[in-house]
Amino acid sequence: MLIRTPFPSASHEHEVTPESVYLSRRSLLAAAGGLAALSAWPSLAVESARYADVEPVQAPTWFADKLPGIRWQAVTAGEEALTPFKDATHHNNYYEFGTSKTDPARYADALVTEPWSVLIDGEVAKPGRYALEDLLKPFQLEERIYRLRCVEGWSMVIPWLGFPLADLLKRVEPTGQAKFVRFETLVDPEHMPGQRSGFSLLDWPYVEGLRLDEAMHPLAILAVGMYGRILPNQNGAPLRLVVPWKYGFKGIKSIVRISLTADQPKTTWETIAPEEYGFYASVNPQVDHPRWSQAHERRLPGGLFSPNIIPTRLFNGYDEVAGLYSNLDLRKYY
Ligand SMILES: Nc1nc2c(c(=O)[nH]1)N[C@H]1C(S)=C(S)[C@@H](COP(=O)(O)O)O[C@H]1N2
Ligand SMILES: [Mo]
Repeated sequence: MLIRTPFPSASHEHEVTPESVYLSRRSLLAAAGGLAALSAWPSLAVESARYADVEPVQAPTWFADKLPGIRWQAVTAGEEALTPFKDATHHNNYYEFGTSKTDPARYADALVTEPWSVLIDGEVAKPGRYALEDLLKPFQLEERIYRLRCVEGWSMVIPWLGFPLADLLKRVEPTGQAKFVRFETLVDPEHMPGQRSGFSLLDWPYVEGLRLDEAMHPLAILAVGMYGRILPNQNGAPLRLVVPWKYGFKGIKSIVRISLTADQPKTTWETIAPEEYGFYASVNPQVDHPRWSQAHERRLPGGLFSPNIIPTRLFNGYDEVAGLYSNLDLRKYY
């Protein structure tokens, strides 16, 4: 099976992709040929050949079926280099698997992502428990290359595969009472060692939330893949939120429940330390964390002799969301 890849604009792609990960059309075809031996698995996510440093993996049919229709480079990060796949998958925050940056890569293989369903409830006309493949059926995937800025002061540039959260919300028809969206991560202590720890700082499940108009903004997506392949477990498989103008902790992983609510949800980090982590959590270089400045960030991967410190931008550079906050004091609602 030969893979035809839509290249909307090769030069455009070249701008955002460093030489090391950019794969020319020719080597893409060569790589696809090399995979022919594995074609007994029709669902092999061969599109990962798009990224030279990414091992192709087997993917379920619901994902593989979407590959031919993907809109590549639907949003890019301009001149900024992609974070290598290796770094994006070995420097993670996913406390369900432990608090060190390397714990998720080490332990998240145990996460069982099939079968998966998502409960959608609260202020919606069409509540229900949706099998992941049914939930995804109506949507085409698109590639969104976004900056990810963690509140801790590091950042990456990640090519996600996903679809607008707004498209899902419209389908379940929020009622007039719906003002917020609340998200929950899976609770599964048997497979999530961080949830077993008696010393755990967090209450499970991990909860995040958005105001409804934020959730409806076209930049907010639900991701099921990255780097041309299905989402690795440590990055929040099979379904995670990506809100690129907010600090990374808003991007809740492995979502099992989405509730539309009238009241602002109590979110995990805000509950633990409200002075340090607000509900809004928009990236803002002028509002420091009580224990450190947010004016700069360390763009990964940095070397020992080149820490790669760059200025942080308001809304992480996504100025188009400013209108959502025109009536909000960003110092108070941090
Ligand atoms: N369920 C859950 N989601 C989570 C976290 C977590 O610990 N648990 N960490 C958050 C934080 S602090 C960040 S910075 C991002 C990191 O995403 P990445 O590991 O894919 O880079 O995930 C967010 N989503
Ligand atoms: Mo974070």
